[in-house]
Amino acid sequence: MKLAEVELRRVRLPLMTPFRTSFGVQLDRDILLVRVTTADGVEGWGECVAGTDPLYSPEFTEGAQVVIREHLLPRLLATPERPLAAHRVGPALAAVKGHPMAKAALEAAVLDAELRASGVSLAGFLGGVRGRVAAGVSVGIAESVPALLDTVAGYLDDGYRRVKLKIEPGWDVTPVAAVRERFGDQLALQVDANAAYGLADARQLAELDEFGLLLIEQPLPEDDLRGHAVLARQLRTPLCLDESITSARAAADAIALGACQIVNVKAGRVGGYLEARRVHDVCAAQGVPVWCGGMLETGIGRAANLALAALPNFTLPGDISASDRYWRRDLSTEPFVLEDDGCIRVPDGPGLGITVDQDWLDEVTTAVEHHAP
Ligand code: SMG
Ligand code: MG
Repeated sequence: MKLAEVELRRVRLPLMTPFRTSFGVQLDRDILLVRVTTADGVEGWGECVAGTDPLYSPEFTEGAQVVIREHLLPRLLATPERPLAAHRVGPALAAVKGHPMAKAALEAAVLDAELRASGVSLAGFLGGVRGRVAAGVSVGIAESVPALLDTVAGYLDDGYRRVKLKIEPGWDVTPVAAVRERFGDQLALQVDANAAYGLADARQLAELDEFGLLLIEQPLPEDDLRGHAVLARQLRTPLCLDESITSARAAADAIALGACQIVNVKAGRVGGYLEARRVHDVCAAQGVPVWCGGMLETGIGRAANLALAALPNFTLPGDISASDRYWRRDLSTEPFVLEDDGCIRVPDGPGLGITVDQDWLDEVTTAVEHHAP
């Protein structure tokens, strides 16, 4: 595959409702999209999941754009291996330390173009085994418990199969207890702290044990694997890691240390869908279930996440919700919808299997730049 052009495009999309986590409130997304066009005129798309500010991880949208422009693209466009193949992208960029979200967006765009050119779906390429994926929903920290219960009730009416509550010190046992009491023991329920606790909070977190949660996600800081291992021994609820799992090796280490019993897989966090598949494989080999995390993606990123979630060891519902949980109008021409049983269809067309809504994209674009080899 020969690249003819790479487009970096910034898009601003307001969220349907503000999303509050332990690290901040998000009202909209400032998204960096990568579009590659091959010499044969085939397009490929990648969505960078970095946030506006470096609060979830060190990456942020503006920084990712600079890194791609100044450091990644020059390396990619100079690779001696021609034609360029998606599996060469990671190695070509490996000399640049960090910036997994920027790297992932670039690799995703090349992979999409490659698969579209060969008529293979991303799910088929990755080794997906299911055509539909159970949808979960991530619910932000609310103003009050009644407001939270209303929000959860709305999502359960929509048909979501699993609910994740964002928690932080001061917003944990009370909201979890209220959701359990109102919606019953059958509700598949889990929580995510985004690293807001310390090991000294072990007793507080252990109070969550009585609510039969599927898991507690990333209670401690990203680099505290030992702390998670110590905490895991004090809890009955399984621990799941998100921010800490930055590669397949990190996943293997975390499992070996007993720092988690479940893994959240996000391609952006680990540098791309190929590394995400390796995370899946490492976990599968260790009998550790995984699920697909979300970064408030548009239909472009979500199409890829659905393909990833089709792999066999994605046995828990992911943070993959329908388009209308995030956007008034998504960037794909066909919105992702919940089917009657709370599942979302995995696209089966070539590459991402979606069509980008160019009119809408142009309307919400704030900046565009083009690069050629
Ligand atoms: O995409 O539905 C989604 C959001 C899922 O909660 C979600 N993601 O830590 O797992 C996480 C958060 C990170 C993004 S918060 C802006
Ligand atoms: Mg998380």
